[in-house]
Amino acid sequence: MRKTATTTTHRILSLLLPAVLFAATPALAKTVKVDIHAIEHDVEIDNKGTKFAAWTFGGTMPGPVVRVTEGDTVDFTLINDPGNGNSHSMDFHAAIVDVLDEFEAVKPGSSKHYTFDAKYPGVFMYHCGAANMAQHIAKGMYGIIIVDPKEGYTKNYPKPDREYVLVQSQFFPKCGDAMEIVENIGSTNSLINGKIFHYDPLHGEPSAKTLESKPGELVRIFFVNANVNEPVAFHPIGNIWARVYPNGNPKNVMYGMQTYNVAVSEASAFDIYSPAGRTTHNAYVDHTMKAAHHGAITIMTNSPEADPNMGKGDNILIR
Ligand SMILES: [Cu+2]
Repeated sequence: MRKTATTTTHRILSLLLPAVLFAATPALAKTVKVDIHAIEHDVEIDNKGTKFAAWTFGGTMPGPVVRVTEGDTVDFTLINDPGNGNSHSMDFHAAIVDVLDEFEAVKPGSSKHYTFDAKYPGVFMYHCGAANMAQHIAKGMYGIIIVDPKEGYTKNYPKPDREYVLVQSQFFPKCGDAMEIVENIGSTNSLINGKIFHYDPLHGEPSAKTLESKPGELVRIFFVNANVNEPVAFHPIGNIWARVYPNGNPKNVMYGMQTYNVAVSEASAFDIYSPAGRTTHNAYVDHTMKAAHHGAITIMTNSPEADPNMGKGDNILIR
């Protein structure tokens, strides 16, 4: 009797198993604690080590990658370090709140705590909104928050082999006169993840690293336009975006795109298959020539020897 019951259970399990394996597993909502320090200090804005007096989230430009799942509650604290000279704030584009309350600026030595629910899946910019906002963004106070869809990966939003974050911004070396930044005066270069030609050994320093994938892999790029004033014509030289997800929401899908125009403050996801069967290079660029010539080129090396850890887990924003 007992044996029969066990056998029956096994049969039921074996019938259910394929369905369980292929069904999307909805994530359980949780509270994610995020503490970020505003830190005013020098950062390097190219691969030569040229210094820039930045204002940052967490000490880096862009700030840390924040990643949660749709439905999660983000329990956030901004700590404005006492050694800083300016008030700062945090504006998460993934939050639905009161701009005058949650997004208020706090003085050095103070902190601001608030919570919000990540209601929409996708990729979103975050930035400082303290006056003058253009200056605080140009100084380096921006980053990305990824809200993974609660239903997980699906046929229309497949699991990628690798993921990379690319945040583009305008570099204003002087950064002193806020109204000049607002009027787009004084920007000399484009930064990708905080550096000029960050991943381009051809135009930048020959020591620069490139992004890496293996031939035939699916790569998902989470791209943020953190420019103060200029849209980005995001284009993969030698390839085609297989899918573009405007705002990174799996429900928004465009297929076979050569170039996608990313508005200021927009973030989107881009799926691309590295050419199969041989080693190749693709260049993800802002096809706006002024931006490409001044730093907005990212080389992707597609090789069987690709670093197995690059573009995986926490290693998606390459410093
Ligand atoms: Cu600020």
